[in-house]
Amino acid sequence: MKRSVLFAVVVGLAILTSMSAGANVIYDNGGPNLGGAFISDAAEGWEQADDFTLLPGETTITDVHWWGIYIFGNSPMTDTFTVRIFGNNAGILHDYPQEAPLYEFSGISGNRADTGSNITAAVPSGGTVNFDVYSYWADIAPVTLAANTRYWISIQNDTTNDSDDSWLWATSLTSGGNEYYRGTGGSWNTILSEDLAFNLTGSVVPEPASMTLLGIGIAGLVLRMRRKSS
Ligand SMILES: [Ca+2]
Ligand SMILES: [Ca+2]
Ligand SMILES: [Ca+2]
Repeated sequence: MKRSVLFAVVVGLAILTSMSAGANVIYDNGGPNLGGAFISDAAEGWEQADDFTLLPGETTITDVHWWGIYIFGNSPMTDTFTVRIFGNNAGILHDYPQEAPLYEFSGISGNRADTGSNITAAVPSGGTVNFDVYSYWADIAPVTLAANTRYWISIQNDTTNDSDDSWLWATSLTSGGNEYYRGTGGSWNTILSEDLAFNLTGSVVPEPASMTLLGIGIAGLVLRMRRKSS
């Protein structure tokens, strides 16, 4: 009987460990709407930012997922992304990002995959061209932020090594947004009513309620084992 209880406790601990280690989407700003994209490229001197808030128990970001395109060559080379997280300035009319980031992760080559979808855009030479929409994902050193608090994230590529392309962050399926842009390092002084395609994943701490349920589950398991062994 003692062995059964020990087994049940071990199983319980294994379940707890897998629950706390699971990476879930903790903020979803939507995938690409294939309607447009905004330049966010250090080689061109532009940076885009969009806002997010995190729920209690889901405040540690471990990786970032986003979408974008390359114009006008549509022929990407190795990426060099910088991801920055900013605090919020509460404006009279609109909130906006603080000037200096709280966190900065630079030199990210990350992971890239062609989604098979396109954004169609007019080109300077006339007519329209399809640009491949890529998805990206990258781990960052875990960042723990305050719950229910507005922050801003900027994702900026540097295509200095790619003479026929600039990088643009794809706009999101989420509507009624509030993204900001600025010249690199300058003030966030312009608001556009769009959202940018990204989501954040991180570890989710089980809420007390689900911990209690799990406790009841373990107790039930122990009872069943007692019955079996007796
Ligand atoms: Ca190129
Ligand atoms: Ca370039
Ligand atoms: Ca937004």
